[in-house]
Amino acid sequence: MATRGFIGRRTPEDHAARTPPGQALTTDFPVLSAGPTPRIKLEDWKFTLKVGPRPVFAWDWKTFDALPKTAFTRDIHCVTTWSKLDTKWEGVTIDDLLAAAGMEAATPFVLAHGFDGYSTNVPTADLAGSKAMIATTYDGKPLTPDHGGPARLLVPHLYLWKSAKWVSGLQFTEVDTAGFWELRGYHMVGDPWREQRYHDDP
Ligand SMILES: Nc1nc2c(c(=O)[nH]1)N[C@H]1C(S)=C(S)[C@@H](COP(=O)(O)O)O[C@H]1N2
Ligand SMILES: [Mo]
Repeated sequence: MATRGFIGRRTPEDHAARTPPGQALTTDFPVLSAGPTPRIKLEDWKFTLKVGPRPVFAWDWKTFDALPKTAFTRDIHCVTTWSKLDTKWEGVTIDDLLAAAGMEAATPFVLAHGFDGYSTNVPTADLAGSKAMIATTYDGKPLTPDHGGPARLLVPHLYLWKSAKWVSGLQFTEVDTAGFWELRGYHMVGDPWREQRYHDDP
């Protein structure tokens, strides 16, 4: 029985066990964006942490890229019903980011912002404990613009709309504040295992 678990990782049963309700596995990597892909030059890139309206810390690309990086291999799940197993990323965990800023999570909620004007809310608890990162590579290569490069938020255990591409900053908010899709009826948390797709889902 000792080898079963190892072999089991590649069986159809294992794939089924890793596929949340209402999802189907895909091996390609679809691109989903609400608008055109912004092209952000590294010299213009800036990432800002805010508490409410107040900027508290910012990095340019050079200082951000010098932060400690962590590798993630994670399954991802899009609310449009595709899931993709074992995706490989590298980036700065939110824990390491806050440590570098010398701050602790300031409020229970975060609103993530993108250079394209996109926003999405995430409970602060879902960003802590090495569960989320600002990703800068995918599959060993710099993140391509269509998937959010130079850097995107990655919260792999929530539906992928929470993973803001072209991320420009994180804003701590006292009140859970709906972002782009949440204002259009999507869930405030978005846990795929609980099938939290739309606002009124449990
Ligand atoms: N800034 C920004 N981030 C975004 C989006 C967007 O339109 N703008 N789309 C979201 C949605 S709905 C999904 S499903 C994922 C898709 O990520 P992908 O294009 O890398 O598959 O990005 C999310 N992050
Ligand atoms: Mo999406």
